[in-house]
Amino acid sequence: MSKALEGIKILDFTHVQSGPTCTQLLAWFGADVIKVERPGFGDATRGQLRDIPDVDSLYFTMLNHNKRSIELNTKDETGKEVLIRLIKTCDVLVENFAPGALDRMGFTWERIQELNPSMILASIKGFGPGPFEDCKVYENIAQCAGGSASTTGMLGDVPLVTGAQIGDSGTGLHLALGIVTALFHRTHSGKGQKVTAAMQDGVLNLCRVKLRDQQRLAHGPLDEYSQFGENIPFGDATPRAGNDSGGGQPGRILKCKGWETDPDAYTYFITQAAVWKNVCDVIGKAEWKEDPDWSTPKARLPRLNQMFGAIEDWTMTKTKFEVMEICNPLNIPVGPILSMKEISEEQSLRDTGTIVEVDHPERGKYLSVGNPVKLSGSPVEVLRSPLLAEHTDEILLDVLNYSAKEIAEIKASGVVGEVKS
Ligand code: CAO
Repeated sequence: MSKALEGIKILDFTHVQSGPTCTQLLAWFGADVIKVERPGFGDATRGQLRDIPDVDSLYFTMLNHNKRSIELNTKDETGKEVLIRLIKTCDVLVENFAPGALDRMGFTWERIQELNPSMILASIKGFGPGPFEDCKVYENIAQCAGGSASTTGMLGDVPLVTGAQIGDSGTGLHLALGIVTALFHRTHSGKGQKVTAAMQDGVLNLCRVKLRDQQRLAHGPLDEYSQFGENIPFGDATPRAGNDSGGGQPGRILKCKGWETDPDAYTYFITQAAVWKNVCDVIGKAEWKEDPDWSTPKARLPRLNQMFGAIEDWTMTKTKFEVMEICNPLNIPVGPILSMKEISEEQSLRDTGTIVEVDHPERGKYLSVGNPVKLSGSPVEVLRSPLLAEHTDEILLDVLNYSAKEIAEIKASGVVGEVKS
């Protein structure tokens, strides 16, 4: 079986998290991803949040699988010559530098097009054109500016950021889709194009339903939000909804057996209208099935606290897994709150390659998240991240076709730094 993106060469100028998630996906789909790093230093995440001294951090290793690394000082004239050859050789340049950094290096979009008209330039920035376009942005800033934080958290409490990296990894995913779309377009246009994904836009795209609710507010209260039943008036912006379900089927996080000592002994429980009678039977409230105060979704909306209180009285007598076992055969949508510990030990996730164990020459074995997107004809083998400059020689020789003499000159100029064996 061949890899879906086999033959595609990516000049990977990304760093930290947003860009690397994108190029890692492309590498898993089979592209040859050449990571260009600053000599002696590399991607800043190599040294961040280290758990083992002098060894590439998990932050780096978990975001840079299946890539090759070349050290290159792209601000030096000889380094620029090598970069020009990389641009002429590769299909896609991906970068997530601070706004203007690539231009300052001398590689504007116009210059890149001159060098290689079929090249796709893919960029992540914090913001699109507008008042904030020059700002540097990290994950939580994007979550705040993209509408996620203002709509996350408990009503009356501070805005909350979420642990899911929707600003970084979410935007990396968006960019990857833009890149493969541009690659497809190139098959019939023959031309490259510029692909941009702003983190604010990526977060907002994931918060689409909250903009839906913003507009619904003009027509009255949002009756599926718990505050409706609590008679708390709505303001003029989509409020924080706690753990309410985002859709029209009310849901909540409820305590399960052991919640007093286990911080993750909870279940999510959705009172889907279609299975309401099953819910009543399970929680011992058979009388609610025909009671007009309870029998229709509309009748239940002002009573969500009472309803979930009764359901929780039942879930607290079961473990979160027992809740699953009992409710699933009855088609009641529930889900256990799984800790990272439980997820890392889950055999079925290992069987599908979603959790993988990777061996690294300096750190030994570690767990990572494999490719969450499965292609039946293009299986993924997760390979460890490269050491800094590990592939400098082979990239200069095999990818860029420099002669041995030229390579010696490039090395003598100091732009590629020391190559580790
Ligand atoms: N050789 C020589 N110089 C290099 C180089 C190389 N191989 N690679 C990078 N550089 C230079 C850049 O050209 C830049 O120089 P100038 O400032 O002189 O133009 C410098 O290194 C620093 O790059 P940067 O500004 O991108 O990095 P930073 O650490 O200051 O900022 C970040 C990091 C993430 C805030 C910024 O890159 C950014 O806003 N990126 C866009 C948004 C984004 O992706 N954020 C997600 C980050 S993950 O949470």
